Amino acid sequence: MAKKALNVGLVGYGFMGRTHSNAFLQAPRFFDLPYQPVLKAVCARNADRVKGFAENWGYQSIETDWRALVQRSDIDLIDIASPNDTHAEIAVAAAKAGKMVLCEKPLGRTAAEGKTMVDAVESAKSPNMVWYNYRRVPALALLKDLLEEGRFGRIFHYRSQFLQDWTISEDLPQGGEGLWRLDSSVAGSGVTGDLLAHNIDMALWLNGSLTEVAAMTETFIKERKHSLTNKVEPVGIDDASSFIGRFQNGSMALFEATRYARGHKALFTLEINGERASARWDLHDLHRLEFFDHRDESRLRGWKSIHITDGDHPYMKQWWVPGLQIGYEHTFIHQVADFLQAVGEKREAAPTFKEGLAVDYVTDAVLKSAKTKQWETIPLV
Ligand code: SOE
Repeated sequence: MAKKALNVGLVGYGFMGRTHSNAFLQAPRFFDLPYQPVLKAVCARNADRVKGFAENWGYQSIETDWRALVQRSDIDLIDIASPNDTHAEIAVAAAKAGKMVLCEKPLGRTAAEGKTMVDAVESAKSPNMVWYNYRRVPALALLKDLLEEGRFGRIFHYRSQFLQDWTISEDLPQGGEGLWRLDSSVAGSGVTGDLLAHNIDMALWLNGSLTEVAAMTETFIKERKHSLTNKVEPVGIDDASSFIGRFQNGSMALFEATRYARGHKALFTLEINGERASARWDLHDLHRLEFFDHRDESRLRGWKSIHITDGDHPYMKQWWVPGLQIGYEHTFIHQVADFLQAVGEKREAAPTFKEGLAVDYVTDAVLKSAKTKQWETIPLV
């Protein structure tokens, strides 16, 4: 039976524009979905570059002003993959124009921005989702199932890190193409909104709400040339961010994100310790979930290293045969598949904008606590 077309209008053609476009193309090839995404239009300011992107990925048309894209009657869904300072304005306009809205993480540069986005999609009843893609790593989806099955008992500890090293050089400018993540006026914050936000979203999903945090941030390089002004300007982003905290379920939080961990490119790790079981995972070996179950017979008790490629593992039966792996790009493909399935069944698709706002509240509290040197409480969404 012919599937209903769902016309996609993408804003932004950077790294995330590519991951999302690939996901829209691949999801219906591997999953049985109620809609067929159609790459209708891509929008960015540079007409030549956006034309090249459209040709490469098969977009049918281009726009150079997102306002025109949002007003087009042949677009059903606006996907925001442009820098953080554009998220709120585009999302609010897209919801008002009656579109479905997907937004790259973090939702807003601040929770105040995120709140306007939640209000807009909720009052327009627009299906919405934030691209916290790591929730769709099969090993982590399995961990979520194990937690929901109650295998861990009471949770005592949740710890998580995201380590990179790509901004250590003082010669790296801030701002402009590819480097907007270093410009606080565009990005909102540094690693707190860019990396720690992933750790936080994952934690809220797996372990429930955080109630309070005490944080510390550091900006190691205080001035950098700005690509747009060509002047040396103060750096407003945080280069490293750590916090301790408490979850509503009583467990203790220990989090760290940095772009100054020489040798680490994208080491996202997490570990959870419960009364009956523990689990740990890291992105460099994303198929592996390490799991310890204290209820195992004592002679055989130990850490299991589970290779998540079996048909019984989340998402995996749609792919190859047991033992063969998938990668980073598949997390985005799974996210599109889950979104379209949810829209077809008239359900919300997680993480919703509201869940994205919950992360924004935590990142705001982390940045505030680092300034006040006080514990900060987190509002519940
Ligand atoms: C930053 O280097 C970055 O690309 C983030 O922006 C992504 O969200 C993260 O998944 C990988 O690192």
